Amino acid sequence: MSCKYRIWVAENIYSLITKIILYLLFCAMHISLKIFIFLLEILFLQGHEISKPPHIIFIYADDLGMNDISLRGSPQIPTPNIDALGLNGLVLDNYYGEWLCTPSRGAFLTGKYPIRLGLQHSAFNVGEASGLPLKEVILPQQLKKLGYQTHIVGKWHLGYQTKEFTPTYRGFDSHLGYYTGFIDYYDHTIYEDTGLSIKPYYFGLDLHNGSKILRNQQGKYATHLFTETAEQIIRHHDTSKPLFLYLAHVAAHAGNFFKPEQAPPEVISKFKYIEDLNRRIHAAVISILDDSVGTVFRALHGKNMLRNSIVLFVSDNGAEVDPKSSGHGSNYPLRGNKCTPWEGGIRLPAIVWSPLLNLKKPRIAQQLMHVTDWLPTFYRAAGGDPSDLGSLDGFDMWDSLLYDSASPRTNMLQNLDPIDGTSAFRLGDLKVVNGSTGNGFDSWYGPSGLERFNGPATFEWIFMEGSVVAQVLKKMGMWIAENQRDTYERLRIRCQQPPPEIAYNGCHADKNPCLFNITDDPCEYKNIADEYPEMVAKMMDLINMYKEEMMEPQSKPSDSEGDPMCHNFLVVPWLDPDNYVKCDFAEGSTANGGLSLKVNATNSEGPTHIKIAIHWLYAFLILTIINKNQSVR
Ligand SMILES: *[C@@H]1O[C@H](CO)[C@@H](O)[C@H](O)[C@H]1NC(C)=O
Ligand SMILES: *[C@@H]1O[C@H](CO)[C@@H](O)[C@H](O)[C@H]1NC(C)=O
Ligand SMILES: *[C@@H]1O[C@H](CO)[C@@H](O)[C@H](O)[C@H]1NC(C)=O
Ligand SMILES: *[C@@H]1O[C@H](CO)[C@@H](O)[C@H](O)[C@H]1NC(C)=O
Ligand SMILES: *[C@@H]1O[C@H](CO)[C@@H](O)[C@H](O)[C@H]1NC(C)=O
Ligand SMILES: [Ca+2]
Repeated sequence: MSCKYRIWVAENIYSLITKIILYLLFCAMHISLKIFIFLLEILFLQGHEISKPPHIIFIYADDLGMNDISLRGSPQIPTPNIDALGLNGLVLDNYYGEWLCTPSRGAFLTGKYPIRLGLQHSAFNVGEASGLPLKEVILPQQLKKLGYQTHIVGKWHLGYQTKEFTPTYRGFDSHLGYYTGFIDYYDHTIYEDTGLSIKPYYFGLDLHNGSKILRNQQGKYATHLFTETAEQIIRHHDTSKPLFLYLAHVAAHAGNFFKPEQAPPEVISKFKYIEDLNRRIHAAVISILDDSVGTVFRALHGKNMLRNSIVLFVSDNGAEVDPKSSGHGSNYPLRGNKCTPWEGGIRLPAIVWSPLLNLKKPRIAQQLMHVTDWLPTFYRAAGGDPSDLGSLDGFDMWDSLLYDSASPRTNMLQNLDPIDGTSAFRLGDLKVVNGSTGNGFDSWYGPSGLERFNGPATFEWIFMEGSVVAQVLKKMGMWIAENQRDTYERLRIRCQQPPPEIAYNGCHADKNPCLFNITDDPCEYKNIADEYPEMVAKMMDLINMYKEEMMEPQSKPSDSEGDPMCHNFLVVPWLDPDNYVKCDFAEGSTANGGLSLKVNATNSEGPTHIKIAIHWLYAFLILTIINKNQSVR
């Protein structure tokens, strides 16, 4: 409506006067309406930061299974802060990630399936010259367009061959953390199997503050270091600007194989009722992760940011359950392991808490959702128009979550690995699984977590030691949890018959695709492919269509010049001119570009094996010094 009216076209004086009167009336109405709206805004909107983009705090757990937190599973590992967030917010019951770290993180930051990024086969190794393609404009860059300050704390795992691949060159204002897949919880080194014949392991310190190596934190427990860093970021944040904080913890991933998961002894001893020592340590690691959620929440409260925040807690992929791979997590009763297309590998704990959701009571969100959906959803929640983001696989879920309406997502590519020959696809209730399903981890793995307990989690037991999140919510009058016992009951995943032994023999995906009705059979017991051959054919056709659009998997062996040993045992962007050194031990670089040097191992002065031995002795000494400051289990 605008105050323009054509009064000049009048046949006579009377009609002119009438028109002038009409014009004045119209303008008066227009102006008073504007004043009325303005008054309304003053009355109702003042004090609410409704027009400001919300702060987005994304807490990412690593390899945390559905049955590793009390909210979704057994009471074995009480997580009172995570639970309080879920019991007062949205628990996403049908949330899916990718099956592994690198693909999940790539999908999160780009809104695209890993097949479009070359991330569909594996996670990046130390010194591997692969990376999230530089042409992608990623989440922090998009949020910066809307005025956000952006920070990442913890794990990156999306490539670091040159500095351009590292977080602070890709839209993050700061990064304190590591570039590779995991680090030791105390000394922050990585010792990783490269699969190379001459040097089967790479070893180095991987902790950075921006582009600087962070040396003075050795002996500091990683979850504590990352939590304190997040706290500092919040404390120093200029609240006139929206904050995007991506807190990507090492917990509950295993560290180096000789000392996989670690936690302070006093925390481990809280879990004496768990008989298996390794599971007990796993519980301690998760308990400290839970504390971290409380600490971050309290920091947001302290800075008066909570009312305009979206706080999320999400896992990147399912738990590692193989003790041979240092795995003591549990996806039970879901089928399979991390690295598999089974539900246990990809259906994950996920919570959204925010006053912007206007929840009057907590909700279990049934909408189908995938890790690629966060980018358009956040962009929209921040006031942006997701259609500006170009072509994505992700959907804007904001309205569905806000109004509990149907998910715009009706299907989902869940795996398409042309090297292992694995694929899975979800269409409505149905899921097809085809090809190899991941190192034989096709069964159901415990612990169920119900050992020594006679029933489901009880609210009283889980909250026995208190919960910072609960305290803050109650203090702010924002505690809306009700019928907690009932909520816990509804959040437990229930399998149907038949028992697993029969189910196990019912599906041979390496021979013929299997089909499951996930809504009816979340534990993938009953292969119904024979009953719906036309559905199987249709879904396999859809997978094959994606195959056409696929980028070649980037996966390649670690670069011999990327060996941290060549850089004083530091994990650095080895192909960067600043760091580039001609490495004595290189068998030949796999990297492209002018910097790549091919040096024959035997060409360097002196016998190679003696040099390698000397370096290992050096590494051993460094580790010994570092370990002096560690707490002993
Ligand atoms: C990391 O770098 C920032 C900025 O240079 C500095 O303020 C901060 O204290 C550093 N953190 C650590 C743990 O050294
Ligand atoms: C399905 O699995 C079979 C057997 O492993 C394989 O030959 C075929 O290529 C797979 N199809 C797709 C689309 O992955
Ligand atoms: C899958 O299960 C749901 C829930 O029981 C049911 O409504 C739906 O009809 C089933 N779909 C098929 C194809 O069997
Ligand atoms: C490496 O060694 C092979 C055979 O020993 C030789 O043919 C080749 O030229 C050498 N490459 C370089 C870069 O010296
Ligand atoms: C070990 O800890 C002591 C005291 O906390 C500190 O002074 C020293 O610098 C640390 N040494 C190393 C190698 O981190
Ligand atoms: Ca992971």
